[in-house]
Amino acid sequence: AIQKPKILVTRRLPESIEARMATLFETDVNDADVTLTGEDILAGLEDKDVLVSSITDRIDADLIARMPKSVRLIAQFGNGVDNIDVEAAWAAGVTVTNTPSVLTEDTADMAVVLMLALPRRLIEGAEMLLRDGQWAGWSPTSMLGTRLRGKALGIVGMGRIGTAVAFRARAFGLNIHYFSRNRRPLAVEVPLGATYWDDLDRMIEAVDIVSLHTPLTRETHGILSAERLGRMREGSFVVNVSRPELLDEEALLSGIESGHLAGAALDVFDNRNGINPRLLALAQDHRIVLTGHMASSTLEARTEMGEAVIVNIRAFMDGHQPPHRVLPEGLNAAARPV
Ligand code: 8YV
Repeated sequence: AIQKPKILVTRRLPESIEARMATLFETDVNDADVTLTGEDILAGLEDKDVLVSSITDRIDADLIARMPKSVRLIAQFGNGVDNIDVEAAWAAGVTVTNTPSVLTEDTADMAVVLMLALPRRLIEGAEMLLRDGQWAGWSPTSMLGTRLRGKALGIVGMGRIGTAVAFRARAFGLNIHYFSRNRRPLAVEVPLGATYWDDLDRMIEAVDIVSLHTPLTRETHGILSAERLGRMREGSFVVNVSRPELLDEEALLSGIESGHLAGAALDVFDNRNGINPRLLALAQDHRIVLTGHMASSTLEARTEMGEAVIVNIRAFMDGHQPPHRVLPEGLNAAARPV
């Protein structure tokens, strides 16, 4: 009989995915579902063919160099692969795959939920009602928020998710502006009434909301710098469902504390040493709406992400090009191996 591929899965995945993996592969799941150290991952990879990783795993050059030679594929459960040193994997001849597209719409929904929750005071309103005696009943002047319609939204990174956010935001009456590596075709721009900016500084000065939708790369690290946050309009706010490292969190907090910025709606934040107390204080004060990296957390998206991992593994083990191969930044398509 043909041997089943041996895979290490670093986090628990939806039940149906784990069940399917167990039938197709010789599967070793980290049942504890806590983040594994590099040493744990290396120990778990003994005799394995595939590493199924998630965003919480740090797959750096050192780990890649020390992986058993049997491991030929890192199949990320997720779209972003900033936790993986893709260049080091490439150099070591290890293939990397991800799970794009299936999480686009749900992630875009969450960006819009957050974008609405802040100016419409959703969390504050809900909390007030739940706390004994704090809700005084309806009044014409209580809990006034700010209208979203007619405001300018600046999207940083007009890829799949950024574009899906733009279509939703357009339906809410926002004016769409975007900054991206590549200008999008008129077929995308026209229905959105979108304005393209080739200068991020200028766009930031012209919008009321900045929403981040780029992958985290060397190029985008800190793209919403202290300097750029300083350029944002008085009373404007930031939405981030991408990665914390895209912005200067200290500068963002200072900008909100000083009253220059109205706030932020964040699904991602620096969590390396716990959550910044200043961030929590602003969230308690309802100037920040805070959720914990849950933009793609629907059962449907997480199941489809798992299915995409399976498809990638099967294609690779069958000797085909996996459908969602990730190449190092800057490597052009012509250089792809066949
Ligand atoms: C996941 C994400 O929660 O896909 C991504 O890039 O950030 C989220 O969908 C996470 O990455 C799973 O590894």
